[in-house]
Amino acid sequence: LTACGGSDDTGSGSDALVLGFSQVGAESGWRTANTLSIQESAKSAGVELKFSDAQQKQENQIAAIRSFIKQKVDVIGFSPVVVTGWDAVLKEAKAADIPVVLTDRAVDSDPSLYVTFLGSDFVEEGQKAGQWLVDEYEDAKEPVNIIQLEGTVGSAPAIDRKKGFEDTIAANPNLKVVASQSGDFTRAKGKEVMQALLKANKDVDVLFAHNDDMGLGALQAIEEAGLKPGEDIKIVTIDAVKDGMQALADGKFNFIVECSPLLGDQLMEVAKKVDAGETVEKRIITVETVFDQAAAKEALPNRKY
Ligand code: GYE
Repeated sequence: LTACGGSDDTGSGSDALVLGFSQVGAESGWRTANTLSIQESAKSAGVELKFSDAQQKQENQIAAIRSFIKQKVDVIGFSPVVVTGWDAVLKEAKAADIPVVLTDRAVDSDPSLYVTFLGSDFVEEGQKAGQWLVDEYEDAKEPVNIIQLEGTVGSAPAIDRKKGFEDTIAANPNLKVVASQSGDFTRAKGKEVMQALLKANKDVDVLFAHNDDMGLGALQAIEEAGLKPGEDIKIVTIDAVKDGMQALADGKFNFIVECSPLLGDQLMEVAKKVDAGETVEKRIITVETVFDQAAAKEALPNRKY
């Protein structure tokens, strides 16, 4: 008898499921935590991960997916930077019989081209942010001027958070978005855009940023303009990464809607099921909460990312 020939998964890993994953980039604290989650979960699930970082460029993602198809991976996972433009490459994956799992962000392609979409409900996140403002300014008699820093243009979270937010604040006609611009989900852009918007808009009451990082960049711009974040300008963001939670605990942010980046375990589970030919739900929604200052102080010591 030889030692090989069994179905022993330890050792060379040649029997392991091979997952090709195309990540958006490393634009935010959320993304860093998401990448780590996927890498750690792959390891503990015994999945062989081929990881590729697209640096926020769709053409890099398409190239990565084509390379995964060439390498005949078992399953392809990816977090699409924007919503449009995926039909051709998804059809190629389908023709090669490689199932595709969308994680985090959605596409506008025909749902038959992917097996499931695993991630948050971004419209609901925008609604939660908007609802906080509706409640906070319930008795306002004057206009409340809001600046919105949007995420990456054409990305599912930017489109959906904006919609959820704007639909919800419409309940109070005093709540007015006076300027809305993309900060590409990064700290540097958040600061740069906020600097310009503060110059152009004298009377700003609220900043709604589509993620913590842009909010943190904007916070610097607000302080440099001699204003107090959290007081002169209230700040509402989405994600709840550690740095954002710290700003909230310090009173510089006022409210954060959670968006969990810890999708790794679910992704491995789904990849294994799909590879085994089992059916999975077409949409798997992440469970999330919201934080005010007190809740942030309580959660911070145990926050993993
Ligand atoms: O909110 C942001 C990141 O797609 C949910 O992307 C994700 C978003 C997240 O850059 O920080």
